[in-house]
Amino acid sequence: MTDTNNGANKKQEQLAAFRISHDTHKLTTDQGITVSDTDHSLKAGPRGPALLEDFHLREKIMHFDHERIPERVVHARGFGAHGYFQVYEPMAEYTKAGFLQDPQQKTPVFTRFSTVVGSRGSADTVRDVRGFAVKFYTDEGNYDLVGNNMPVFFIQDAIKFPDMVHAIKPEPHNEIPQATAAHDTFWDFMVNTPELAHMVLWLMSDRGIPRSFRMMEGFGVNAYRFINAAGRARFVKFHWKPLLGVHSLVWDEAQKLSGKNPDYHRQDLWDAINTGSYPEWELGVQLIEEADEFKFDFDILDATKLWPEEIIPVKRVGKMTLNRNVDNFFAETEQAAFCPANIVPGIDFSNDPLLQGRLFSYLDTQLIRLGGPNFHQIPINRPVAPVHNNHRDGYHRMTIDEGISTYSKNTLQNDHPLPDAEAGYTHYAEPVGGTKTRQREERFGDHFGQAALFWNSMSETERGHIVGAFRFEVGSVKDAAIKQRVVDLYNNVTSDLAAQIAAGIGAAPPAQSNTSPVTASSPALSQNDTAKSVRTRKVAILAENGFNDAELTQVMDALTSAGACPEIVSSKLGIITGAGGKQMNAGKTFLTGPSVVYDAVYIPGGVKNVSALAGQGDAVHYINEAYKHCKTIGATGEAVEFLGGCCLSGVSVASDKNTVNPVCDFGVITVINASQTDIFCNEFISAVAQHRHWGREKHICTVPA
Ligand code: HDD
Repeated sequence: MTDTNNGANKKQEQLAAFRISHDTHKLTTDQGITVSDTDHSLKAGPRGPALLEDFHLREKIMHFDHERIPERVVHARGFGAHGYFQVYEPMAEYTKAGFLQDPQQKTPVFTRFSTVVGSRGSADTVRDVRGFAVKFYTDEGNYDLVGNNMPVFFIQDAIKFPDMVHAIKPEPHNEIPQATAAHDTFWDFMVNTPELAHMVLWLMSDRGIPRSFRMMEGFGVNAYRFINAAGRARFVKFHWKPLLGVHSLVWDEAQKLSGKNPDYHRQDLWDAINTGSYPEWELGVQLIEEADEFKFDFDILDATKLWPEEIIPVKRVGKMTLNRNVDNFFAETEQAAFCPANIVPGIDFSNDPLLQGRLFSYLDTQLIRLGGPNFHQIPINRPVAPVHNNHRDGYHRMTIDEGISTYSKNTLQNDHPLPDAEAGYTHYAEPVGGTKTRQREERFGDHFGQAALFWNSMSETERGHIVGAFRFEVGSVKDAAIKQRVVDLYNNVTSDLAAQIAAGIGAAPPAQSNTSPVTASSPALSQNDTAKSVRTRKVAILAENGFNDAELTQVMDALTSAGACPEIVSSKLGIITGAGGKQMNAGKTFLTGPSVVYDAVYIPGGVKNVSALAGQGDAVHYINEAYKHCKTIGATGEAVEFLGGCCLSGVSVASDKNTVNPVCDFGVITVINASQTDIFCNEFISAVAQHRHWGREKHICTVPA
């Protein structure tokens, strides 16, 4: 048994050796010479000229000039955190991977989430696939599970990846638009490459605009193999299931967030970890016996297909906890180099043609991004397992490798370092054969069946969001023929969807109605029945001077003890005073704490408070915006009447002064009678936990039929 903490700390101890604090030190040059003045260059007289011998000036500017490295060609914008992984029970029956055997062992991990398309400075909440890359620093070497938040991929063969990325990135002539698929080249590529149909449906779904990295599923996407000690292999797909459930923003909110807080997702993760609300995901595996490789009506090696969970159940085998933010973004997150080819004994590849291309690409890209072959020696990339080989030299070699032999076999060092035929990694001895060809397997040919499965599995609300997304994205395309072809392509999935897209983008409805032969649905694909929790939900409390002391305090305390994060938002920053003299700190204003950064809004009573809020357009807009985004809204006492005056369409806000029990309508919770505040708190908290109240959308009518 490994000591519980040691396992998790191994990586931190290694990183600690490289950490350097500058807090209490004198300023020096890179050569360690103490600097006397860093504000004035050395000049011949106060008006110059500047002197070339000023080594501090030259070094300072030289270093600055070279501070940028190429951003990742995809997944450039990302955010990472440290944590650990623990398996629930030994997995020896399926795999000999050491880190999947001992429930006591904590394996250190570094996880980086990302968007795909946008450049490094782009916004977090764009509609995009999210990367979900985990580096396990196992005792047997680094294992990287480089996945996404969607279980399928755009294309089937890695050779199409440069085409796909060129098409979705900003257009080459003017570099417009940034971080979005909503432009001609992407949809042109799409209609010419029907294998994208399934993944694009995922992208248009709510999965494309997650509420938080902490509320996303992760998927390894490609098929891998588990190999046990006896050499028996099974196909495996990996899943990450977030304990907070899978939740999304609404599109209007996501767009506004891109401006109001482009760092929304990274801030959310950073804050959650800093406040001790460590995000957790369970690792799930789907297993298929080698003998069953051809048993399914899809090819299990096709990355545009998922393995339906209802047919191949997900076994939850362990848990990842992220519990430590980085000390330095560049040194850790930016320099992290993931690679699906980093695997450990007990895990192997499949012949998935997308995966095979990836195995080359990730190693290769680091050469340009990190400037040479020694990037594995950068602290964040170093394994905790010892490294001994004959690699030497190259840019920025960090280790001082002793000895005179740098080759194998040798006699001068007793033939060390020595391969180990027993413990060393052995590739699964899969029999292969075939004629060289550029063909694609015939069973990869069905591009629409699983797209229909996905559509069938969506709730009415989710379908509405998908249609709205298509109307935005394809509606942004200038070329009318491409728009029409999108409609015609999706008619292969279902005319229901195709007709609704057409109606919003000025295209003709499909010429012929089509119903997919796939009538099955997979409830696991919908976010409808996901886990729901109030924990870490951000609640804005709108208040001005004269608030009802008891109501505000009681609601705030109840939210805090339920694990939510209430914050007072007011017209000005600083202390506000309640009708009974209670002083509270308004940490945000309507400007600095807009409704889009919160999950819910609460307004306490108090005559003066309510009349001050009612007199401010900003406060009324705040409530209406939160309402439009289907967020829980609560009011107590006099604030109920104010809420009634905000004209929230479709909701009856109780204004009857005799109303005793809380009224709950589409997530709008009100109680006038102060003695019922405790019941209000329960209702409000369970409504916040629901995430959103989609029933409202019928009244807000974002997607006209
Ligand atoms: Fe990739 C980065 C995920 C297909 C080539 N990819 C990258 C990252 C993630 C993924 C999460 C960011 C890692 C990080 O945080 O640093 N990629 C995927 C998934 C795929 C996929 C789930 C399909 C199953 N990728 C894919 C293909 C190719 C690449 C087919 C090339 C043939 N991906 C790359 C890359 C990147 C990368 C160019 C850019 C930066 C990097 O690798 O380190 O090599």
